[in-house]
Amino acid sequence: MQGREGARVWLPDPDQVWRCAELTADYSNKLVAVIYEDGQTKEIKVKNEDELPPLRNPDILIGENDLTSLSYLHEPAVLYNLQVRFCNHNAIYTYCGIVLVAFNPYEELPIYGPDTISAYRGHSMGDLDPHIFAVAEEAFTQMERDNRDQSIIVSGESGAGKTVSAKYAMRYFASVGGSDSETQIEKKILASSPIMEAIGNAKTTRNDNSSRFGKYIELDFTSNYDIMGANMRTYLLEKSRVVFQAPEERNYHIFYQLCSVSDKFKHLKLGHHDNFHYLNQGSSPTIEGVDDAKNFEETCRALSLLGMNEKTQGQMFRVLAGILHLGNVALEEGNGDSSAVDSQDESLHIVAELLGIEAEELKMWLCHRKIVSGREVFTKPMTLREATFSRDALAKDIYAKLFDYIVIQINKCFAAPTKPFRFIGVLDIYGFETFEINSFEQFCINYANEKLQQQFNQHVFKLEQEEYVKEKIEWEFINFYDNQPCIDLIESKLGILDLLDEECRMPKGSDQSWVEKLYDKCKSREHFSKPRLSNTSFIIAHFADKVGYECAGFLEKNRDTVSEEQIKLLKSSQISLINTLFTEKSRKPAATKVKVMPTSPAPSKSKQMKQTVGSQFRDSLNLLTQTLNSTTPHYVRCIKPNDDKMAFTFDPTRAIQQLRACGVLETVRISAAGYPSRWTYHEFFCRYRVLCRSWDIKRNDMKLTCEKIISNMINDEDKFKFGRTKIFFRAGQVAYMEKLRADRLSACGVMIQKNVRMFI
Ligand code: AOV
Ligand code: MG
Repeated sequence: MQGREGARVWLPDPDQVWRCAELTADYSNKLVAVIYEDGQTKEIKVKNEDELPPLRNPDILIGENDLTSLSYLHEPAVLYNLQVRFCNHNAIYTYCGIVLVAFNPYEELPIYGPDTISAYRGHSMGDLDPHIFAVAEEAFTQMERDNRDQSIIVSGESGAGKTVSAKYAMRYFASVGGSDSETQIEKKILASSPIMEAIGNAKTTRNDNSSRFGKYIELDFTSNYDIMGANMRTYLLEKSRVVFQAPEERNYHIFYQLCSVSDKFKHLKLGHHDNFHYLNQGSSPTIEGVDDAKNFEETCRALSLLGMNEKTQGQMFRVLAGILHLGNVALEEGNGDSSAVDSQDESLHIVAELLGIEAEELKMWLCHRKIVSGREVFTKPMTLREATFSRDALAKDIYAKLFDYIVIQINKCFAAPTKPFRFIGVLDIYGFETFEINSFEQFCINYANEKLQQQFNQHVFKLEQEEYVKEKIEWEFINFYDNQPCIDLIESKLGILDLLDEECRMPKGSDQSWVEKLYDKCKSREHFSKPRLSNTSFIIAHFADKVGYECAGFLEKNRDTVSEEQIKLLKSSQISLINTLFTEKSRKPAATKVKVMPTSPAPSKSKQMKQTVGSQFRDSLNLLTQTLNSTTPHYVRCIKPNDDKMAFTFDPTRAIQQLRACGVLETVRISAAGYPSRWTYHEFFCRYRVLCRSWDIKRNDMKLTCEKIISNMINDEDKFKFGRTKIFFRAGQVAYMEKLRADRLSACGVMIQKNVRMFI
C-alpha cells in the first residue's frame, strides 16, 4: 500500500452517505489512517489494495453535466457531482448517458421561457446545459431524422417533479411543432393540464398536487412535423379518494374549487367545504400557496377552450355537488339488520334534485338491494355497513364516470382530422409511493412503476448488452437488477392478481382468506414475504423499496361493484349529462382506447364476466408497454431532494436511495463502459457521405467505406468500434460528426432543412 498517502477518498457515513477524506499515512499492512475535512482522524481496516476506499475525482471534473463522463464512476462520485451541481450551481438537470436526471428544486426557476425554448431549438443534447427542453428537442429531431414515433417517459417517486417535467416537455412541442392554423391545437393541448389536474390531482402527504391517475398523451404530427392533434389515455384513477381521505390529505382539487365559489352557484347549495363528509376527513382543507377560487376560473376557461360549454359545465358542477351531498345523506341503523334514511333528510332531497331523480326511490335504493333467487326477485334491506358501502361505491362510480367523460370530451376536441403521420408520447404517471397504510391503490401504482422500471431495464440494459453480443463487439457483461421476478409475482399465473381474481369469484371469498392463500402460494417467491407481527398484510420487495400492504378492501376494490338498482335510478335521470354518463358507451375506461389490438378478449356483457379492476389494469399496462416499445424512448428520472419540500435542499440519503432504485447508477456504469450511439453502415454512409472523398467510396463494401470515413474524422480508436452490421460510438461522437457534417454542408452552400424551419 505504498504511495497512497494523500489520496483523496470517500468513506461511508451514516448521515451524509459518503464523506470526503484523505489518506494520511500507511500505518501497517492492515490499517490506513484518514483525515476528514473537518480535521477528524480515523483508522480504517484494509486487507488489500482492492479494499481501499473509492477515490475522488479530480476537481476539474466536479460539476460535469454528464455523469458518464466522470473519470471515477462509482456511487459517491455520482452523488457528489449531482450535489455540487444542485446546491452550488442551482443546476437541477444532469445527463446520465441517455437519461436526464432532474432534481425538484421546489422553487420557480427562470429557465422555461420562450427564449430558453428557442435557445434549445436545433441543438443536440450535448451542445447546451442539460435541460428537459434538450430531451424534447432530441425526441423531435429523432422523429424527423429516423421517421419513428417517440416517447418521453418520466418517472420518479411521488413529488419528484414528473408532472411538472411532462408539462414543460409538452410546452416545448407545442412551441416548436406549432402550425399557424386557426384551430390552435397547441393551446388546447396545454389547456388539458389544468382540467386534468383539477379532476385527477389531490393533496397527499407526499405531494400537494399529486397525480392520482396515469396519463399518456400522444401528440400527433403531420408529415411537415406540425402538431395536428393529440390523444390522451388515462390509467386507473384512485377512486377511493372521492369518499375517503387519510389525515393531512384532500379529495380532488375540483371539489374545493367548486366550494370556494359557492356564492356563484347558489342552486348547488354548497357553502363551506368543511360541511361535507367527503371533504373534511383529512382535516387539511387548504394548500399553502394555492388559491382554489382562482384555479376554478382557470379550470372553467380551459373547459370552455376544450369545447365544454357553460351548459355542460353547469351539469358537471351539478354532478360534483350531487356527489358531495350524497356523502352527507344520514344513513342510520334501522330495525333489525337494516338501515334507514329519514324522509326529511335535507341532503337526500338536494341529491335527488341535483341529480334529477326521485327522492323516494333514492331513499329506497340507498337502503335496499334486489336479490334474485331462482325465478324470484325480492328486495332485501342492507345493514348500515352495507348501505354506507354501497352509497360510497355509487359516489365513486359517478365520479369515475365523469372523469372518463371529460377525458373523452378532451380527446374529441384534440382528435386529428386525418391520420397522423407520427406521434410523440409523453408519459406521466403516479410515482412509486408508500404510506403508513398501503392498500389496493398503492399496490396498483407501485405495480405500474415496476412495469415502467422493467421497460427501462429492458431498453437500457438488456437490449444494450444483447446488441453487443449480436454485433460481436468485445464487451464486459454487467450484472444489472432485473425486476422480472417481482412482476411475475404480481401478474403471472397464480400470482397475486390471479389469486385475487379467483377469490373475488368465490361467493364466500374474503380479504382474510385471500391473504392466507397468498402466504401459502407465494411464500417461496423471492420478492414476497409475510410480516412477523401481522396476519393481515403482506410485503412486496419492489425495486424502489419494500412495501407492506394491508389486505382489507382489496377484494371490494378489485370487484368494484355498484348496486344495479342505484345505477338504474341514475339512468332514469332528467339531467342529460347523467344520462350520458350511465349509458354503456361512456362506461368504457379511457385506457381501453387504443390503437393496438387488445391482448385480452373484450369483456363480455354477462355480469359474472365483468373484468376486475386488477386485470383491466394489467391489460392496460401491457398495452402501454407495447406502445412504448414501438417508439424510441427518452427517459427523464425525477428525484425528490428532500421530504420537506424545501427549496434547493439536498438530503443525500434520500437522493442516493432514489438513484439506486431508478437504475441511474447502473446506467452510469453501463454507459461509461459501452458505446451508446450506433448506426448501420448504410445509414452512416448515407448521412456522412459528404465527409468523404469520392475515391474512398467502395459501393459494394459499405463497411470498408465507413472505416475510411471514420479514420479521417476521429483519431482516438477507443471512440468507436466496428460491429458486424453497425458502427458503435462512445457518447458525444455523433454530435461531433454532426457538426463536421453541418460545417461541410454550409461550406458547400447547401441549406440544411433544419436551419430553415420557421419557429414560432
Ligand atoms: P410528481 O408528479 O412527480 O408527483 P410534481 O410534478 O407534481 O410531482 O411536483 C411536485 C411539486 O414540486 C410541484 O407542485 C412543484 O411545486 C415542485 N416542482 C417540481 N418540479 C419543479 C420544477 N422544475 N421547478 C419548480 N418546481 C417544481 V405524483 O404525481 O405525487 O407521483 O402522483
Ligand atoms: Mg404527478
